[in-house]
Amino acid sequence: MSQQAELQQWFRAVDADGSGSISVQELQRALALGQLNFSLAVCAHMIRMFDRSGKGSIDLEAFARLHQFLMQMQESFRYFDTERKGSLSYSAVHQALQHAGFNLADEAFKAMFRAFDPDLDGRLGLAEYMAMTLFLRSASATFTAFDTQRTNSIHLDFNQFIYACANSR
Ligand SMILES: [Ca+2]
Repeated sequence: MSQQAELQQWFRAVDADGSGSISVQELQRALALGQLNFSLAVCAHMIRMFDRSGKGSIDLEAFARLHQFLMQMQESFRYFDTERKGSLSYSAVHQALQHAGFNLADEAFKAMFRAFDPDLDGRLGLAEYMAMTLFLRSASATFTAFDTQRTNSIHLDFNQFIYACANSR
């Protein structure tokens, strides 16, 4: 079976109600079957990131892009999981992000890591790693949208700050 046909078949399986688009709930259930347990909020974030229609659900084309994103995340996770523990240490996550082109200062990285490591065991599982990467990409895209002069610094009023935060989660 071609990759496209496979993706189509999977899309139909995930689209439980046969509506032709994948809702947040449908996505959450499908990912959970693959042992990826995400909150509804994170699933909604994934949908928003790839949904160009603004309908809050994704069609086959957007699903293909989301699928590619998740595969890439999974690949980088496995690559940096050198101890084969199924989770990444603090320094492994730091390396993975540097590899992906994100050079965060220690304090910023520490705060972000902590936010995605609620049990504070100093490690991120695959779902946590994906959620963190999703956040970082959205935050980065939002920042870039405000940083029109490419000065790597932005000035936000309170409303813009709320907009930026809401778009990053
Ligand atoms: Ca559906």
